[in-house]
Amino acid sequence: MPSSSPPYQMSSPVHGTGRQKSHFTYRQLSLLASYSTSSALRVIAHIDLDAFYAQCEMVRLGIAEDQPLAVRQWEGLIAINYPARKFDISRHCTVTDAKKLCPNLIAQHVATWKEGDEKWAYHNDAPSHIGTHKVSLDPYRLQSRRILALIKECLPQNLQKVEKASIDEVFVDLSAQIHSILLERFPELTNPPPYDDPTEKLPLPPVTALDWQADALVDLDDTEAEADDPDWDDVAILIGSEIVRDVRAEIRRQLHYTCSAGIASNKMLSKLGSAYKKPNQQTVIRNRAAQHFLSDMKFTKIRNLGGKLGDQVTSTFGTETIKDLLLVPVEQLKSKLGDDTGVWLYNTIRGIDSSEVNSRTQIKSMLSAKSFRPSINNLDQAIKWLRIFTADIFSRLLEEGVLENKRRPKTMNLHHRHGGQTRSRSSGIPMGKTLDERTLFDLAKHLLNQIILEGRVWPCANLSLAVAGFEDGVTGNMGIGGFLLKGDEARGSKTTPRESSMESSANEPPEKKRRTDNPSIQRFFPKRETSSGGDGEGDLDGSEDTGHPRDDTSGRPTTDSRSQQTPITDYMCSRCNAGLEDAEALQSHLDWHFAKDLQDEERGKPAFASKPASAPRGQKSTCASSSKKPSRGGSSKLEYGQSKLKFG
Ligand code: TTP
Ligand code: CA
Ligand code: CA
Repeated sequence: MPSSSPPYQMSSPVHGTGRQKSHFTYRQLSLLASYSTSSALRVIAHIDLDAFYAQCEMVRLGIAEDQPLAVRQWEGLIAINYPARKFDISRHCTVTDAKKLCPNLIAQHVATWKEGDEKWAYHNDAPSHIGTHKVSLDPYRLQSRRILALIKECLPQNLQKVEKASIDEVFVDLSAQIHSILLERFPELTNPPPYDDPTEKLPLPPVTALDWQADALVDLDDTEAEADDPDWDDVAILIGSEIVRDVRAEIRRQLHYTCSAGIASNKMLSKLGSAYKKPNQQTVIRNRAAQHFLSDMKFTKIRNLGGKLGDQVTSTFGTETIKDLLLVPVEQLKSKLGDDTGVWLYNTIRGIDSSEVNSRTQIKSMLSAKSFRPSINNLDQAIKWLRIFTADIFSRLLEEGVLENKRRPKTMNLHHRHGGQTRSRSSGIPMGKTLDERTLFDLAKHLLNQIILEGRVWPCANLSLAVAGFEDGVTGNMGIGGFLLKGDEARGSKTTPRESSMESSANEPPEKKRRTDNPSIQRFFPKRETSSGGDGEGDLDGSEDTGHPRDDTSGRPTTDSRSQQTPITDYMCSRCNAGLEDAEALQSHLDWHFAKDLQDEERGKPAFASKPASAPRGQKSTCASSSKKPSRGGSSKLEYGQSKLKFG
């Protein structure tokens, strides 16, 4: 069977008797060792921390496991532990509502930077000081790093591939490790293939029953008999589940966190698996069960199908279920959605996803920002915030290895908003000596002074500081240009390359692929200027600012603004009101604005650009069209890298 065939078919048992050989070939086995995405035996795990921020607070405060606890940001809740969920408390509750539902609830406020302070801290009075405090996610990033480090420690050093997918989740490609365990446990697999022909089928595994322990095993569908003997894909995934169980136990033992995991043959299925049973459980989706697992599901649960693309598919085909969509021929999907998206969707709902686990996702820029209400009125106040921004950014730079000179940003940019006008200034960051916080702070002050020289700047409604153009010590990376490429994806451009084959489209939604196909920023930002005219596709500038105070790095709107258009847990972009999936997605999105601004400046716009506060109707891009719920994917969302901040 060719390796590009759907994995669930690989293990389809041969009905009837007397099967002597495995469905899998010697070649497929050996491809495991190199993490080949075309190995039908590959095993991917997705590990996601349960109620992550809530667990961080419970561990930090030594709170009993059955105590209901939620993490509060101003008047809203951003994480709810499982004991509190029993009281029907959700992210949509305010603190007051939640306390009504569960008087015993601990509502712990997130740490904040206080205006003028040099370090974030847990301030008891933070909720009533939204104007002078800024949320810090540092405590959670720190825990996130510790957990990732431990996961890596649990896996053999030379046989691990781990991708941080967000602040509380990772993908792990277990293929190479499993390959080595298979050869160890089943020495017959080390024999050369008959006739030295790698396309020969393997012998069947010498096992008739597998011990899945406490794993949630996804049921098989009617046509797949459980009685059929296990094949090597079952054995491989079983070994994967053993590895993951051990990793989870270590996280629990050493760091006291519980997490859930999904183990499957690809990233998409493994991610669906980790969410399937929570908390503190793992779900195995064997190839032979994948189709059944998917068919009862709504496709909007799949990554990239939660947002606009999902909406479009729903309205085009009049269904939300995978089962119905499976009946639609590929040609029809292609004609309605475009060739690439159609093919991608066709494969995805069949459980086919050959995207790689990428252990080298690197951030491109960092941003720290705050919207003020009331506005701030003088240089002194602004400088206090710049101090916080630089401390915030510097602590994240430390994670990136700035002290060891592993990676460092090349440019800094400051945005300032006054009376509906945004001014921005950018500057190179001096190279040579090791970058320190003082240098960043001085540079930020310098940029602010330049902006002040340009005219009336007080009161100021928003300040936002960013660094970008990351380079690593050894080889240059894509820098800002690479980041900007993502902008095209943000625009949700409809131009789809026609030459893509089935295999290449199976990996990820087509928009995402274009980044590597067309590595030139000019292609993505054609000569259209953003502030006038335009067809709106690329115009991410200027939507109205609600003026509500937000911490733009943590992104959740305050109670005031949420009542207008978004549920409390949304991460909203203060520049264009786009709703993002989580804090990091928001940050990535804001970084995109920043990169875009730089691009405009490089193209000869004035060094500080004044922009209208709102774009004419119809000019808003995909990014500006905020919806009631956070966009969980869709064509407008594909680019906001799931893993901007390095996990460890
Ligand atoms: P999630 O993994 O989505 O949720 P969770 O870990 O709280 O709960 P679950 O057990 O269902 O996985 O998000 C991880 C953290 O990201 C979460 O603890 C808090 C933060 N977050 C927000 O601040 N706001 C949000 O809207 C979401 C979705 C997450
Ligand atoms: Ca989680
Ligand atoms: Ca998560």
